Amino acid sequence: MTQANAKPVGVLVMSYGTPESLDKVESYYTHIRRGHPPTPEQLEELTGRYKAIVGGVFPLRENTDRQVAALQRTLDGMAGPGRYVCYQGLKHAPPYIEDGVAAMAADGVTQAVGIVLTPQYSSMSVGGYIKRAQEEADKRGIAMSFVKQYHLHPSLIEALADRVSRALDRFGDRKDRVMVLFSAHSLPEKILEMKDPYPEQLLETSRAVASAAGVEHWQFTWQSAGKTGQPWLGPDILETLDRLAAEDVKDVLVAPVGFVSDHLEVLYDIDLEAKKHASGLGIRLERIEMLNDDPRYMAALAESVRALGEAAS
Ligand code: FEC
Repeated sequence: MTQANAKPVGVLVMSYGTPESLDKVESYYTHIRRGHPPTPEQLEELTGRYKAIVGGVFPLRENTDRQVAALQRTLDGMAGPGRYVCYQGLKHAPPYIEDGVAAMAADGVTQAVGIVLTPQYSSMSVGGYIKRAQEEADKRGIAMSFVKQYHLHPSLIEALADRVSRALDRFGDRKDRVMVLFSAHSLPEKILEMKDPYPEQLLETSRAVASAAGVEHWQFTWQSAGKTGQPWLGPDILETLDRLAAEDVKDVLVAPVGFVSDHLEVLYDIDLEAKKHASGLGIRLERIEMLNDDPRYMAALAESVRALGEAAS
């Protein structure tokens, strides 16, 4: 089939979302909490974290815009201009996932692929994005398929391994003693009963990156657990640092492989909170650069989209 005459395939690029400005933090937080507004103390605490991060108040918004534009360029380069058209759909902020699907429908898209910018699947994260997109697509008569995970895509592993190698060089002749800590957002422990693939996929990504970068000393740890009454997956990065200090580890490199962008959970939870904790324990803590719009990450996304897009058309 020649692709020149084929109808464009819509690509719904889904990401977490961030408030548009400080006065939108409350509505954003309320959305995350499924309609339950935060207490004034919870709101103040979260607003304080946004004010504290370096690199702009809400870097995630600009980064997501850049990632979507870079994916569009990559798809144009691979499949020819106009074959795929990207739309943005966010989980907790406008344009919401439903808005992205509505925009595709308004443009006459009848066939689409959905992809979430985070590479590992969990029913509580990626599964939730897909459910909302699928429901809206069904209402609007769009045939949609979804990339569920791409956590072992060779280009993704290469991009991450390259970042780990470059960051290790910052430790100079102490490089071989560095403990590499792969990390990701914790989730409530109940996902284990559901046999959710998230923990295993994160370990698979970590193992592949460690192997590609020739790293021998590495561990996986969780971060950014919610402050709810229920237990979350651990150990948390701060506990891991305590244990490493007790084992006399002095150099740590954090590789947050469950995240793909500079945002609050990296710029605050790792760069400010974990770094300060490590410093109090006499540990030097560095972090790898985030993927943002890295061309190899974009290639992993584009190839995953095309594998479904070409099969469907
Ligand atoms: O920079 C930004 O503005 C947004 C950064 C951000 C990212 C992110 C990614 C993930 N989250 C995941 C799960 C949960 C669960 C809850 C939860 C709560 C929050 C809160 C903020 C927040 N998350 Fe997030 N997350 C980001 C930000 N997240 C802010 C609310 C305050 C707090 O707890 O810190 C708990 C919800 C509840 O109360 O029921 C669960 C997962 C990811 C990674 C996958 C993805 O990107 O979708 C999983 C980025």
